[in-house]
Amino acid sequence: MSTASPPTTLPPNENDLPMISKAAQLKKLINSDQLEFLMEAHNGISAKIVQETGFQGIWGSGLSISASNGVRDCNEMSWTQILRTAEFMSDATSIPILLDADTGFGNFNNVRRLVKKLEQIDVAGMCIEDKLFPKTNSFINGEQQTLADPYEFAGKIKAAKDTQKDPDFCVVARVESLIAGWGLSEALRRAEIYFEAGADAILIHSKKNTADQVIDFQFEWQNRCPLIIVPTMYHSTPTSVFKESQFSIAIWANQIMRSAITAMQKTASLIYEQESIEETESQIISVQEIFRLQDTDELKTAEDIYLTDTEKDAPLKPLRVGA
Ligand code: SPV
Ligand code: MG
Repeated sequence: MSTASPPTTLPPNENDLPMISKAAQLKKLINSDQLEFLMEAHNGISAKIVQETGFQGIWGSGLSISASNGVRDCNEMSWTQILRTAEFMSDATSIPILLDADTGFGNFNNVRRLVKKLEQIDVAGMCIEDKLFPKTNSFINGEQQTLADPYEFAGKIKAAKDTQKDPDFCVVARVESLIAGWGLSEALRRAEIYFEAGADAILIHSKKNTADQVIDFQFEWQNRCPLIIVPTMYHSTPTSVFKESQFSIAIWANQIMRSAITAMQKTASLIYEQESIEETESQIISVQEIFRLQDTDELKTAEDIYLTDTEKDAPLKPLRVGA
């Protein structure tokens, strides 16, 4: 008979108890009257680091998620593979994730199923872009990219809004007209159609190295609905300019992935050249820090509650075949 005392309860895990739902948190960020920031993440641990740093929300970047798996950003990962990554990210955090859902991975019907599955894994919102499947990253031959028919794309937005069960789930419509070399008026025309179809916000993307295009767009758009920007290429524009132009959200879309690659390349080269791990040791985090990020202490607490004294004391036994 077990000598363990009856289980007490574990302390609440902050990831399990959001004060408001993740979707409501994202909606609040999108509608806040000051500039907010989403930081890119691409797996569970990067999502956790983004949250610990203090960011209020995560951009689930298609570029970074595909890069972290060694494939290209042109739908080489299947939508269920993206979903599985997003699930690890969502489980590891209590802040909202806006998932980069590319073109929605198909037509309106694929979008409906996507929204259903995203809500099941507590992803707060998705961003879909008006290109064709399979999409190509906006910074690769942007002007050769074909845009979707705006009304077909609007049907996807409407289908997403009609499918979501949680009224706070956010659907962001990404306008790729400026990327594809069309003018401001085409970008505005499309944004209006997507807003009318129910989009909670418009993401206006630009690959210029100045913010002129997105600022001109905002000037004409007159804040009809929140505007999101991705300043990857106009990185030298001061953030105060984005604030003055009353953008809703700036997405830092790939810097965590890029810094991880910088660090991995540096460490791998050093160890390769030196055939030793000695010099690297002082430059990288300890194994203990990995355990902390994995919340290893929580398991110890749970073992104290749920394992019997006999189990706790038992030395690890090798498994015997057929036992
Ligand atoms: C992403 O992060 O995957 C994006 C932004 O879609 S961009 O790479 O700029 O297209
Ligand atoms: Mg993307």
